[in-house]
Amino acid sequence: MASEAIGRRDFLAGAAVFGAAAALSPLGAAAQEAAAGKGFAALFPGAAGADGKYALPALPYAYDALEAAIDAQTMELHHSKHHAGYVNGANANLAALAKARETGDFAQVEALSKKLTFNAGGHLLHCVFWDCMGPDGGGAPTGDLAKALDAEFGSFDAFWAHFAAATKAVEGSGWGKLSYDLSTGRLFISQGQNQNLLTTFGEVPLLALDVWEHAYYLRYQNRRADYVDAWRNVVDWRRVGARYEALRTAG
Ligand code: MN3
Repeated sequence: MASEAIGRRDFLAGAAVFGAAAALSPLGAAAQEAAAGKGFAALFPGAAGADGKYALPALPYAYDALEAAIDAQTMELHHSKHHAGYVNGANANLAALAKARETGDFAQVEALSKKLTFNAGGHLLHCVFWDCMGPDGGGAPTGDLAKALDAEFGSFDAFWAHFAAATKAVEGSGWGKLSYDLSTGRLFISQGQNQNLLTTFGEVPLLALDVWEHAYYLRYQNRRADYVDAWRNVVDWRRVGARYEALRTAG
């Protein structure tokens, strides 16, 4: 109860700051309060603005902070162009669907529904991607996350071997993910195709590695395996552990 109350208070303080720049719409306020009350807002940092629309989060580090694995130019293009494109696309898809409801013209409903999962899926996965990296990354997890990885995979090294193999083997454009299953509370490794496919219901990613070519081609060209191996040096396990705690304790 105490942590929930603190989280809510911190959230409301943050909302007040946002409110100075843009009025909090009833929809945005309700959605953000609901998410903050459950501790879920921290799982997708900065994913939504005060108006309830999807927003491009500011990165908590500089574009050149992850040189141990990713060059600054790739980071800048990836964040300011590719990720921004998914944000704008998802908001445009939602607006077009709202327009369809107003006019009763649902001729594009199938295409818009598909595009919405592609764009919103891409947006949310990138929020996780940025969140689980940092300039002080590397090493291994500690605490409850370490225990959960040992319980599920046998050891951290066994987990990483499985995760790296699955990520390197993603067919075409996609993601390697360590995810939390809301139905069991267990961890599992999944491959994501595109931004939205091969995903189970109840899957919440704790760790997400983008293996679209735009994520690595400038430095690594076709050597995706080298990128995946180097990426281990920038994983911020404290952030991943915090993501796990938010889900584990949500009840
Ligand atoms: Mn990407």
